[in-house]
Amino acid sequence: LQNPGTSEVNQTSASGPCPNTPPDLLGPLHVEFETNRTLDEVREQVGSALQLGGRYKPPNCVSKQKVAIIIPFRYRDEHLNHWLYYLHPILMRQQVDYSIYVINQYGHGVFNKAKLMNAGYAEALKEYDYDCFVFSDVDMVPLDDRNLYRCFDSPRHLAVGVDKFNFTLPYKNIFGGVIALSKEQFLKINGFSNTYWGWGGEDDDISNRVRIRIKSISRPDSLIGRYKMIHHDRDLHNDVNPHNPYKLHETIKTFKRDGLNSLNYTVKDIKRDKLFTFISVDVHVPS
Ligand code: UDH
Repeated sequence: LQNPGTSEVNQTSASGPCPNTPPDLLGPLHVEFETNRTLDEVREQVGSALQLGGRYKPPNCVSKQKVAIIIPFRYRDEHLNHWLYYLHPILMRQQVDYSIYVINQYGHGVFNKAKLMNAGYAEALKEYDYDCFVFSDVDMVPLDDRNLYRCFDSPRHLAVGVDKFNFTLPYKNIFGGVIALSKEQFLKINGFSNTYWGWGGEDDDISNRVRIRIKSISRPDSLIGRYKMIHHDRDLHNDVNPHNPYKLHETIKTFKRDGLNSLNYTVKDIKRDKLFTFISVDVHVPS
């Protein structure tokens, strides 16, 4: 008989695959953004099981997927603190083998969310052999931990019901907020477009790409797929770009040459916090 505290026993149990349904999920969650949360507090509250860079592996089983969570970012520190406070414990309960990548747009030029997410995909792959990528807005927190942050046979739209849309889908083909694609799926659609500057359109563009190349998407049911969004005003240097909706008619013609295979950016800085890896990227804003 072995003492359950010995490392031998731990090693044995760590070698089995994680169950398909994580055993410690709670279901519906209480989420509020009124509490002021500093990064120091969040590190203390949820950081103890993490390795530097916001890296976690379940201690008692082997996850089927290695998941990179990519957050496009600029000027949203307060939102990031809330996001980290809620998401780390959820992802741990879901037994995900994951890291958090916050991809910060360097400088004050016009924002390009989709290009940042492409850069996040490329940078994450330099560090670890990820096979699944979750792209999440920094202001989106799930209201049910049964909404699994992993990849499925079809690209996954996780943010089905957002409080600001009364928990319903605003339109059928919406594919934004929080989405998950396997490496294979993301490569098949050539990633995101790099050419959506300013607010709007990039999520409908990737929705088009998925429709053209893969056909179907998957979603959790509308109760499990609920989200609470942190309310905010329009950001600086991310005004609605009135040209973006017109570009959507062109996706079918342009996606093969505009995406991962045409991506160019410059990494300005990489910082590893306990809770996340922060990569500042110059996306080469056109002058
Ligand atoms: N983002 C940043 N910084 C920015 C802009 C966008 O971090 O300056 C990221 C962030 O992850 C955010 C995501 O890009 O969650 C999506 O951008 P968004 O929040 O601007 O998009 P959303 O549709 O809001 O949520 C649009 C502006 C709403 C103004 C409402 C005024 N009442």
